Amino acid sequence: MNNVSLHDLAPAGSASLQEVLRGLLSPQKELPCKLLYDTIGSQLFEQICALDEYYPTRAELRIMRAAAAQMAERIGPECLLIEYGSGSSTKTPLLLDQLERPVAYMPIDISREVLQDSAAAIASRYPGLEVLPICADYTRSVQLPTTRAAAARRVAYYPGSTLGNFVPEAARRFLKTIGEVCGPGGGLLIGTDQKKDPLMLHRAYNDALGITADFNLNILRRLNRELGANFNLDRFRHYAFYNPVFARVEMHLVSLIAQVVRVADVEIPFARGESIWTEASYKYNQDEFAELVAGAGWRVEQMWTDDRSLFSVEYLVRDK
Ligand code: AVI
Repeated sequence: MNNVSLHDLAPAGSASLQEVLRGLLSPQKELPCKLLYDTIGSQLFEQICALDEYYPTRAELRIMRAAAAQMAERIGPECLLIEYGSGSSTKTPLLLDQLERPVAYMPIDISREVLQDSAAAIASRYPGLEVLPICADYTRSVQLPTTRAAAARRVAYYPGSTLGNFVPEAARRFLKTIGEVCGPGGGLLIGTDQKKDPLMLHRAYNDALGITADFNLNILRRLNRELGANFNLDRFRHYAFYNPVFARVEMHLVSLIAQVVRVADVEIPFARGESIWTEASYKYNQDEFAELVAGAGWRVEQMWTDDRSLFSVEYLVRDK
């Protein structure tokens, strides 16, 4: 396997007790969705992406296959490509194949093993490309390593509609952070899930094989392992629905009975039917998205969509 050295900026890689307790002691119990992505969770997410019901991955891949050459033209030669939440980097080669002499590729992800494997795969596929993987919680400010050659511009790649997992105000803040990293003249290629028939959304987050349910419940398994919690997974059920008022899919874990769960030494009481909110997945139409990014200093330069307008990929620029 090709050896790429990892820039390790992730604290200990485990769930923070303080953050978890704060969430579980709130009136609406909640857990940060980044906790869904331990090694098992990342593998389950890959399985979700292959499901018939989970349309975003295929729609985005179709867009990338059809328009990557145009995207590369927008980006221009000799860019530094920074991928946020790169995971298994499946869509990246579609872009790298078209880019003109990219200077370096920096995938950033919290899931160390997945990052290492995917960075090694990219490095062996593109032997002339400098690959600098960074293991970090990318929502915090990340100090980028220096590249061997200077880049003409910094371009961030954020596929998969992961921005939708932030509430709009946090999404705006994160877009600003990316803007600071890329600097004036920088670019951002980003995937966005469009508003659509709620039934289609419902199926996408309630698949028949129960992989999404397992992905959601795995967060409790993680708390048991990493924080000595004693959640009984048979006493919670995956519950996901589209909330049209906020245009978001909400994923919850509902307690099937009244029970008390221990996390470290703290007792957390659950009423029957009470839920832990584990993820929000916001959907945007084009105007709403343009307004969101404008609030963070970005301008939509070009937008590509699939033939059913399920998903879109936007190229955003920060004017000098
Ligand atoms: C990573 N993110 C964009 C996915 C989504 O659709 O919000 C995570 C996911 N949750 C359930 N299924 C997929």
